[in-house]
Amino acid sequence: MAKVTIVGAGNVGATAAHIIASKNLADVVLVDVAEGLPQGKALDMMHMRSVEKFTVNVTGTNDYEATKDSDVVVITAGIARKPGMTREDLLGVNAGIMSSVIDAALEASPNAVYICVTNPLDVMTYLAYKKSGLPTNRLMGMGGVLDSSRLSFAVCEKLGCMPEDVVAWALGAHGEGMVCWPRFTTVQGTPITELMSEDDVEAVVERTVKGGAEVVAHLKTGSAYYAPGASIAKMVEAILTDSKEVMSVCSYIDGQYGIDDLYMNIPTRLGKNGVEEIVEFDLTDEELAALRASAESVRAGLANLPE
Ligand code: PYR
Repeated sequence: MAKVTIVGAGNVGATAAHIIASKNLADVVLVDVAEGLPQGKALDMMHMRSVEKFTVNVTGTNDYEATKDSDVVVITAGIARKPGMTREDLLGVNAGIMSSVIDAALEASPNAVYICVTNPLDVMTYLAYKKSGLPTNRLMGMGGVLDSSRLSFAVCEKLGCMPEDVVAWALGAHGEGMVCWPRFTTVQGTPITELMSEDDVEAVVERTVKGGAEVVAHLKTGSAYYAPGASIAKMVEAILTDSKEVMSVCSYIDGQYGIDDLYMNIPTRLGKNGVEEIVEFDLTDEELAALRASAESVRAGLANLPE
């Protein structure tokens, strides 16, 4: 049985653990510094096994020893934003957490594929890359699957269509600089640019970019976790089943789309080796310029990383 470690037993980590277990994808180890939190949530999930009919084990621990030799490690540790905050406001605190977590996780699981989730996502993933020295195929971030799912939702709301008929692409920064590709966002194969007015496309994109903040404004005490948890599980499934599916993943960009040395959401083929390929769409000059501007917004965040 495959083994997945989830670092951080907060709402995002625990939701991802629940979905991975429910799909019987892998044994899950939840690790957290808070004593009792991962143990309690893991036991609660085990109490659910006979109801949901899964057979994998979920365990909780404060010790990385139990995470040893994981196939996939997901890092969700860090603080979440509150109303009025951007993801970038979390940088100072979360950079310290990410630095210590990546060292400990890597010592226990040197051969795993790593998925960073901690915000600000693109900057934290780059930090993990620099700290860990991991090959870029084995280190990625989760942001684009979530953003694309929010775009799909906004399209369904606007057109009254079904999620299974929608292919949606949200890319670039997992933050205010996010970009959507309406020309490649389709309902039963037809681009949304042919199904709604320019104003409606703009509204749908706006709803996507602000989707995370919309949830934070409702919750007041923290940020989204159901959709982030499901998005993590989707990526883990693609890796463990070697599905070779292409999705929006925060991957290392090394010249593709004319962008260099940066982690940002980009169409990525996932499989057993982690990132199998960065897929280059045929973009117009305008789309390319928007993606590069998004890259610059990530680069501005990198400049704020503590030495
Ligand atoms: C989001 O909801 O978009 C987060 O980044 C947690």
